[in-house]
This record gives sequence, structure tokens and C-alpha cells, in this order.
Amino acid sequence: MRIAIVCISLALVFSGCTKSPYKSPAPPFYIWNFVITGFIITEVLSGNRYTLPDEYGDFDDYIEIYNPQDTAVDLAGFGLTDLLGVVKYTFPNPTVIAPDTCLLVWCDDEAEEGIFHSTFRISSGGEWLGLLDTGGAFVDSISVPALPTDSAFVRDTITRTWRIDAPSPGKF
Ligand SMILES: [Ca+2]
Ligand SMILES: [Ca+2]
Ligand SMILES: [Ca+2]
Repeated sequence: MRIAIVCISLALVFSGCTKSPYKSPAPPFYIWNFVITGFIITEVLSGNRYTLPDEYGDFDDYIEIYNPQDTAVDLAGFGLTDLLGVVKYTFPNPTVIAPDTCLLVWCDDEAEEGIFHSTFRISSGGEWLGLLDTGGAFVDSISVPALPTDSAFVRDTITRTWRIDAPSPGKF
């Protein structure tokens, strides 16, 4: 399995889902300000059993964010959430993602484990997730469907559409 070491060492951060696909109110839109923000959510894993452990050996949920630009981006002050109207995780200052590189955020509700561990988990039954800018506006949001164990919701590298596929943490 090809796991970009550079991405893993960089730090991984990300998210969680909740049982009902719409436990939290899901925006009736699909936001993707790719050009404006320069980065997007590219993968979500909600049922991690064997895919990849965090630095504590926990096989936790994660969200992958990718920077497709030729220049680095800083997510300091941006946020992640699984509940509309509430910012559950805020990226530390700085959170620089190098060009063509991914960042993983563990969604394990174990913030004590490090700066890239969020305060929420992702339900394997499906859940809505949002990425917010420093002003609280949506940069990206997705309704993650129910996922089999060790199957991820991934964005296609060409079409940018979503599908359920094999996990590729740290690589887009
Ligand atoms: Ca959740
Ligand atoms: Ca953990
Ligand atoms: Ca990936």
C-alpha cells in the first residue's frame, strides 16, 4: 500500500461521522471553493480497523485535506465540525500544508493526543462534515455515507467527485 511518508510525518488530522447520515442538519448544497481556498477534503475514513494507526497505536477515524497548489497554504484558524453552527476543531497556528501534499486530522475525540486530534468522531453509519474558514464560512462540506470497515470515502483525483474506495491516507 502506497502511503506517502511525507504526509504521515507531516501530521495527520481529521474527522468523524455519526450514525444517521443527517444527524446534524446537512446543508442542501455541496460547497467546493477549491480555487478560492486552495485546498479540499479528499478522504474520510470512519471505520478504521487495520488501515493506519495514529501515533498512539489507535486505529481511529481520520479526515484527509489536500493542497493542490504550487505554493504552501496555512490553515491556521480554520475549523472542522460534524455539527452545523459549531466549530469542533480549530487548526493550530501555523498549520502549513506544502504543495501537492496531504494533512491528516485524527477524528478520535482525543485532543490530548496532539494538535491534529479533533474533538469529535465520525460515525460509520454516515455523517455530515464541514471545513470552515477563519470567519466560520464553509470552505468544503460533505455528507459521508455509511462506510464498511476500512473502506474510505474518497475524492477522485481527476473528476473531484466522491466514491467509496480503498483508503489512501496521506496520498491524493
Ligand atoms: Ca460525529
Ligand atoms: Ca487516538
Ligand atoms: Ca487519500
